[in-house]
This record gives sequence, C-alpha cells and structure tokens, in this order.
Amino acid sequence: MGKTVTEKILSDHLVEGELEPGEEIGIEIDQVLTQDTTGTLVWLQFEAMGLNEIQTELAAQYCDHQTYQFDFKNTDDHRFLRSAAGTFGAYFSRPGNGICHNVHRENFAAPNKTLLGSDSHTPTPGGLGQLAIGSGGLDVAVAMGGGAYYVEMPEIVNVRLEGELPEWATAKDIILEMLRRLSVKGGVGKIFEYTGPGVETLTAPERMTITNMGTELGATSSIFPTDEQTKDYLERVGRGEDYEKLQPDEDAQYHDQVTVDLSELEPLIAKPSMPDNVVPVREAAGAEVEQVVIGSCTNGGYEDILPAAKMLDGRTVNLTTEMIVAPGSKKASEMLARQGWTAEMMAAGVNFSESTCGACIGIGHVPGSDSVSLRTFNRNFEGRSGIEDDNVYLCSPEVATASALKGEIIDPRDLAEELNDLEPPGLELPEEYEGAESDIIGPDDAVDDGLVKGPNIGDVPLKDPLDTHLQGEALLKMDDNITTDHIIPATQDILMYRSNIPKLSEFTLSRVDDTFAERALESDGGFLVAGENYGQGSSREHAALCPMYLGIEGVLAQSFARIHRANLFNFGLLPLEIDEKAYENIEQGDDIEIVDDIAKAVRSGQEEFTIRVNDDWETTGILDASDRERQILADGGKLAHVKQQHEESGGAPADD
Ligand code: MIC
Ligand code: SF4
Repeated sequence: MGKTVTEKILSDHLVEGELEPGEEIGIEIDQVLTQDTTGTLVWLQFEAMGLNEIQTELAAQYCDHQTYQFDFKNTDDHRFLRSAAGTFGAYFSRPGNGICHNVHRENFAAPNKTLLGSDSHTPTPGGLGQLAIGSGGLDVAVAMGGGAYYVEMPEIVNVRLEGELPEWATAKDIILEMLRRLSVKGGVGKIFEYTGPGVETLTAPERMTITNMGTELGATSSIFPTDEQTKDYLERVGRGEDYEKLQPDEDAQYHDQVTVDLSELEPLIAKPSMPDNVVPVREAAGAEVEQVVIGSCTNGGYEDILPAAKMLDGRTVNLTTEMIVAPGSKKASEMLARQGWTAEMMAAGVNFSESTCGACIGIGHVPGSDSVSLRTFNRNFEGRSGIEDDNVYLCSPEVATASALKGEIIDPRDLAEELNDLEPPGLELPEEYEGAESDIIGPDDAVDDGLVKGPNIGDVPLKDPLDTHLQGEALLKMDDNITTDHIIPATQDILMYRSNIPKLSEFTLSRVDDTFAERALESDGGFLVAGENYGQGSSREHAALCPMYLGIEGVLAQSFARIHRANLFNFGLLPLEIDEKAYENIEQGDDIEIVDDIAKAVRSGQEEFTIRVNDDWETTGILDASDRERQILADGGKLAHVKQQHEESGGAPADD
C-alpha cells in the first residue's frame, strides 16, 4: 500500500510501535527548538536528568517572547539560556532576532526531518515538508538527550486544495476556512496533509501560514509535500542543498478528506474570542478599529509585511487608528529597511516594533478598554492581549491594512472600490533573504562561562510517586475549551516568573477564579473539573507543573487537548475522562474519591476507575493511557521516571 508524506517521514524515524492510528509510536527527533518562556525549564530539566550534551542533529534556543526585558528576571532568563545553549551545544538566537518559528524556517528547517519544539506552533515548517510537532519542554529535553519522542499515531487527513486563490484572498483565509468548518477541536488526534492541484499555486511562506495555524485546529501537525515552490524558497534562504522531493504515493490512503476550493474563498476574519469564530469580513464590516497589528509567527514574515507596505504606500493610516508592525524576524526587518519600505510605512503612520512575539501574548501594545484590535496573529483567546474583555479579531495582513486605512473593519475589495487606485498587492518573495547573521551564535562560537543562573531561576519541583488513595475537593469547575492561557496566563506580570515555579503558581487559573491558588494550597490535595478540550492552546508545561505544585492530584474532564494531556502525565497528574452527565452533576466543592487502589490500578493497565462523589453517588472515569504513560504517572512524573531509567541504564534518557 502506498504511503502518505507523513507516513514516509514517520517510517524513516520510527523506533517503536506501528503506524496505526491511536497506537503510541516512538520517533527519533532530528532537530529541536525551544524559546525563552519554555526554554528555561527545558534546560533545568536537561540538567536535572544528568545529561550533558545535545544528541540531536541540531538544537536551537530562541529568545523571542519577552524581548523587551521589562524586568531583570527576563534578562536573567536570556542570559541563562545563552549559557545553557553554549554549555550543552545548541545554537542561540539572541533576544530581538525574531520569533522562533520565523528564524527556524529561515535558517534550519528542512524537508524529511523531524522537529520537536517546546512551542505549540512548532508545526510551522510543515509547509517545507518537515514533520514538526509541538510538545511540553520535558519531552524536548528528553529528545535533546537522544531519547525518542512518544506520541499517539494520529489519523492522517487529506486536505485537498483545488483551484487558485482569487484576488485579495490569502493563505490566511485558507486556514480560517478550515477553522470555520472544523472548529478548534476539529484536528485533535490528526495530522492534516495538504494535497491537490491547489498546492503548487502556494509559495512556501503561504504554506507555512497554514501549517502554523493548523495548531489552532488542535492538530498534532500539518504538512505539505515538497516541490518546485519548496526548492525555490530554500534557494532564496540560501539552503538549496537541503531540498528533498517528498510526495505522497499515488495510492496513499488517508483516513478522511476535506476539500477546499481556493477559487471560492474570500477574505475571512475570526471574531472575538476564539480562532474558529470565523465569518466573511463583510459580515463584520463597519466596526470601528482602534488598533491594527501586523506580525506574529503566522503572518509576520517579509512576504506578509510587503503587501501591507504596498497598500500603505502614499496613503495614511486613519487618524483614530494605531497601526503597529512587528516583523517576525530581524532579517525581515533588515530587508524591509534596506529596501526603503520601513520608511514608507513609517511615513504612512506605522509604529515599528522589534521582532518579538510581544503583543501576541499581551506584552506591549495592549488594546485600549472597550476597543477593537485587528491582528494578523493566530490566537484571540479572551484576555490574551493583556486586557480582560478584549475584542481581538484575526485576519490577513491585507484585511488588517485595509481596515487601518479606513478606521473600521472593511473587506479590502470594498476599499479598493471606494479608493479606485488600490491594487491587490499580491505576494512577492525577495530574490534572496539577505541579512546579517550576527544574532545567531553557533555552538562552536559560544562563550564558555558555565550555567549562569540569576536569583529568580529555581529548581524544578518533583512530585512523589502516585498515592494508593486519592481523595479531595473538586476545587474548580470549568467550561469547555479552557486554554492554557486561562491556566497560566502569559502576560508580562506573570511571564517573568516562568523559571520560579513557587511564585508562578500563585497565578494558577487566576483568570477563571483568583481565589483558586490560595484555596488549592490550603486544601490537602484536590481535583480540577472541566468540559471538552481542556488545556487547548500553548505547550507551556507550567499549566500542569503549577497545579501539581499546588497539590492538585488530577483533572476530570470530558476531553483533553493533546499537548496538555501529555504534560499532565509528565508531571504526575491523573487525567480522567468523564462523560457529559458526570460533568453536569459534579459541582465545585464536591468531595471526590477515586475508589480503587490508584497506584496499583494505574500500573496494571486498568482503564475504568470508580469516582465516588460526596460519598453519595458514583460515576466512571476513563484513563486512556499507554503502558509508558502509566509508569510515568505512577512514578510521579517523567522527570522522576527518566532520572530513574537513566541511572539504571547509564545511557540516553529513553523513557520506556
Ligand atoms: C503561545 O502562543 O501561547 C506561546 C506563548 O507561544 C506558547 C508558549 C509559551 O507558553 O511559552 C505556545 O504556543 O506554546
Ligand atoms: Fe509567539 Fe504568538 Fe507565535 Fe506564540 S503564537 S510563538 S506568542 S507569535
């Protein structure tokens, strides 16, 4: 039987298991990436496991999320990351050099390789035929030490692209259309593999906008085949030799198919406050816009900003609208500056930011109260922009720029009609992605100054092995689609404690209930209760580690998002699936008891657990876990488990 592109890469990298959907597989990782807000824990855990040298072909440490360094704690984190990269053998991308996904695709991403990253948008280079997966930091640390990465074999869905995009419709509209149809849960347990005649009409950067935001579908990854467009992009970034042809076999079998006719697409927009709340721009038109931001790992590339620059050329941003451009990489910034576009945009009223995630997680450019902000980003979860009750819309750079010119949400086709001389800017790649390389320090050039830890950088707390008996209060009951931004928000006041777990834990779930952390600490153990898709969004393992630190024993939810579920195992928290009726009947404050001898039952492979509520009624919780995950859970989390394995074997941290 023929193979899909995903199966081809996976079979080349398979070290354990079979490529059967739902089965756990172990794969070898070629490249890893990590960033500043998840990276400190990655290296602290790498160190705690007794590892001393990177074993993957390539490891890259980026400093991109909090580059303004408002607090010495951020600066100390960056210094620690530089020293860790140097000590253990990773590339180091300096603060301000750009967003990890943008810099990685320009410098290292390559077809037919596997990439694991401690950031949920790691699948971005899927647009170049790389199989890239986001995970918690501990999984990245293990992979860096030479251990396999374990993941449930996803179903492979064929996304067949037909036709060609009409004027003013963009790659962003393709992924927004996918979100409109499938929702933020639609990709859980799936890899979206793009095929069909529409593929060759899209340049590699356009493909990477789609694979980047496949994360918002909840997908394990998204990938394109490789072809002349891939080769062309790799040549322009100066790495033509990395090209490999990768196409699905003609008789490849997919588990499902979605067809998108590109020629039927129009400019779309995701309304507040979920990326799947998608409508045609014309349905949202007329709302006054106070802020427009172009940037992020989704649409912050040179190719994304150039159309905006062309649309702004000789025009002025509306007087009551602020327009900010934050290029995704310093190279993009440098190129736009050298070509004169930066000056044109500034003259039009644009405010330039350094190359950073920044506003995407509420660090800088926080919208005003009761105002609309239009962003070319990938997430608009409530409060993520840095203000509660925000009104953040997600759209393409073209829609964002048209709206900045008009001062209200407008379909660029309608603005073109109003202005007469506004031409569709189209998409143009530079001859060569040219820029200074001074901000990437290779492992051989690193300054050897040991691990430099500031006073805010603590140890990673460990959990005891699983108890035989679990009982405690349902400390918090939550709705569907709770994001990791709810569990551990990423705004500046909180982000600076990412390397200090006792302090960071004080903010756990504060966005849902600001008494939670105190109540959790006071109670002796306890549970979280949630609806569907609990823990969607970011890969931050702090969203499992902090509840663990506060004494939470487990989460009872209708379903879990993939990365967060893995993080719960990694930190020894019991993730039990409950049905809708149980979810409805359990109230916050109820007493929850897991009746079975939990440690024994988890190790032995038991799937159904009896949950007794208020010593009054019972329901069943399902533990859907592999043998490996069960051992990790029972040992009190992956760090304890891997340390033990490593000591026993004296070798690589294989955690099986
Ligand atoms: C995000 O987009 O939410 C982040 C911030 O990039 C996170 C990583 C983090 O929490 O540090 C992600 O997507 O994994
Ligand atoms: Fe950075 Fe935003 Fe991309 Fe996350 S989604 S990596 S915060 S730009």
